[in-house]
Amino acid sequence: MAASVPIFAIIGHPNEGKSSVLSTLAEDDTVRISPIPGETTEVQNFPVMIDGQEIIRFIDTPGFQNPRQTLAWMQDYKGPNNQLLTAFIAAHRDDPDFRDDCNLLTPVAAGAGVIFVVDGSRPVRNMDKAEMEILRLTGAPRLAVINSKEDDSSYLDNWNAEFRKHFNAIRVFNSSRANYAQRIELLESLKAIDQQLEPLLKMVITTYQSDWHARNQRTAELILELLRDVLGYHTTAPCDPKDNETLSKQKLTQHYMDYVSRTEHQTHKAIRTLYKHHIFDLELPPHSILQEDLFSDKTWEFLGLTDKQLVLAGAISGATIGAGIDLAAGGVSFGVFSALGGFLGAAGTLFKGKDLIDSFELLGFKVGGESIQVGPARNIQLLFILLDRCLLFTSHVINWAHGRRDYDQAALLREQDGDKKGFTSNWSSDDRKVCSQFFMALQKQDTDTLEKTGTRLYEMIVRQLQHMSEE
Ligand SMILES: Nc1nc2c(ncn2[C@@H]2O[C@H](COP(=O)(O)OP(=O)(O)OP(=O)(O)O)[C@@H](O)[C@H]2O)c(=O)[nH]1
Ligand SMILES: [Mg+2]
Repeated sequence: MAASVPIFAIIGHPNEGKSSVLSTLAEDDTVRISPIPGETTEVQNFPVMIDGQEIIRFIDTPGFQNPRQTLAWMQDYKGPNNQLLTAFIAAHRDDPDFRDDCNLLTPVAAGAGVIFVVDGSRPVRNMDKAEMEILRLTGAPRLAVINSKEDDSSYLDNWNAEFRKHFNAIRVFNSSRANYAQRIELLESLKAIDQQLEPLLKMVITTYQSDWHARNQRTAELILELLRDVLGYHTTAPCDPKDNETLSKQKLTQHYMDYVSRTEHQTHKAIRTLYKHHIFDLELPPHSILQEDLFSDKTWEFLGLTDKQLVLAGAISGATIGAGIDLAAGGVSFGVFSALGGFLGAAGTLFKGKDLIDSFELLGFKVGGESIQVGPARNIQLLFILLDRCLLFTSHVINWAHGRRDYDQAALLREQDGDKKGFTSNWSSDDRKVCSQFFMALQKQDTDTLEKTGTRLYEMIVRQLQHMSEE
């Protein structure tokens, strides 16, 4: 291979999912994909760039147009083997019946490796055998990829048997579902198809891995920034003498909630961009708790920790819960308050809940003289909810393959369970204690503790993200 980066052409029959495989592998959502065969008409390069450097290149190609005649020509060819492709292209360049065949073989003639894509959920046909034989005759290093569009696996043995005759390696790779770990596995398989490629591909894999780790670290930073911004946020407004106090509180609370939602949204967007999703809107599954508003009852019911978990984290030992329940009567719809109601019920039996209710207010309201203040938040649940929503969002983002353009029903069912609980409800009580300490430090503006617990929380988030990526 002449170029300094490994180059692979993605080749196959029309509509088998070549462009989808490429899109997922290269994490590029600009790749054109369509249910109508013949979508890709030109050869197109998709370099994978990391830190401004091209590290590997994938080439999208049109599907075979005339494989049987192409094969027949190649079988009759009498010239030197290493001239086969150039001779074929020279002989058919101007023939519209072989336009796609010439185009797709051009990168192979130039030295690209081959990734042959088939839909493994259908039987092997003679046409496929012809295509595989053409690729074998080219002598190019080649990997067969089974990208099954349906869940039917009854033809897989059949495909594997054919593939063993024609390819150096075989890999199952689902363009709609493959995640980070499976992308790495596919790159590992590419190593096996040609010894010469091995050192280069080793470097590619290391670069992919360190880039992924860097993205996880950056995501953890973004989440931590969000927590600091939101949980430390407070704003004041003059008490308008024309309004009654409740109305002023409502207005300010609305302002506060808008701020929190907006800031959260910006963080999610930044995370999404980090994982290279920009052109197409990745869809959140309809059942996802992320479809719910941050402040809805359901969000807090689903993602809120249990009372016991909070108590174990030591969360109630400080200024973490409060009243403000009167506000709920004012017509502002705060799921938080009703969630809190249930929470206080339980906490009240553990601690003299009434004292807590009287001493603190949920969002840290202060009414003094002619101004009122809302924030910093006094309920640690907000920390866990923001954190879990970011983690859930990230898990959707990293599991949304770039080649996936909509949800299929089967995938929906598989994903259903994942959203029922937040990630932090599985964290150890020590880890939750760190969250609690971080929260307290924010409240007290204790910079030393904030720094220390912030670093620990950051490490916990990175660990969670790494774990999520390797599943
Ligand atoms: N459910 C499902 N659909 C897939 C999968 N891979 C591809 N498809 C769908 O199959 C259709 C064809 O996919 P493409 O990637 O455009 O296929 P192609 O081989 O590039 O097609 P041409 O460019 O026309 O040769 C699209 O509607 C894809 O969404 C898959 O793994 N699962
Ligand atoms: Mg295509």
